[in-house]
Amino acid sequence: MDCLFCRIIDGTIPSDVVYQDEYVIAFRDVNPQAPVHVLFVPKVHVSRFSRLKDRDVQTAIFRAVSEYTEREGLEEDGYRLVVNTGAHGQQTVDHLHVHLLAGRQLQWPPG
Ligand code: DGP
Repeated sequence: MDCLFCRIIDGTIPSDVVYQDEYVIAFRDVNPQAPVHVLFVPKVHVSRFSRLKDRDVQTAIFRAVSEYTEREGLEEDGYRLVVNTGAHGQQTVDHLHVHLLAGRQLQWPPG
């Protein structure tokens, strides 16, 4: 299986890593949609949330987001978390990732 994000995790594809712990890596999106656009990715390969059964990893993703948003001072103005899933969600990389978008006024609803 050739997974783009697995190759970022193992370092064979370079990325701008902004956070890392035992379970999670976070790096800047190559095609940012906001001044802050970071992807939080479990180090274990799993395609979507419903297939992620490990509670330590589930918890770690949200802990990572919280630590990062607090560290970067994003809590006051706020941000958005997005998980595109499957075809209707327009998921393009088949390795679970949480988009963090921040740094500008976001609009709602999405397209
Ligand atoms: P999604 O459409 O939700 O599956 O989001 C995939 C995101 O991954 C998309 O916003 C662009 C980003 N992306 C694709 N290839 C690369 C890459 O090689 N490096 C980085 N940093 N991001 C990538």
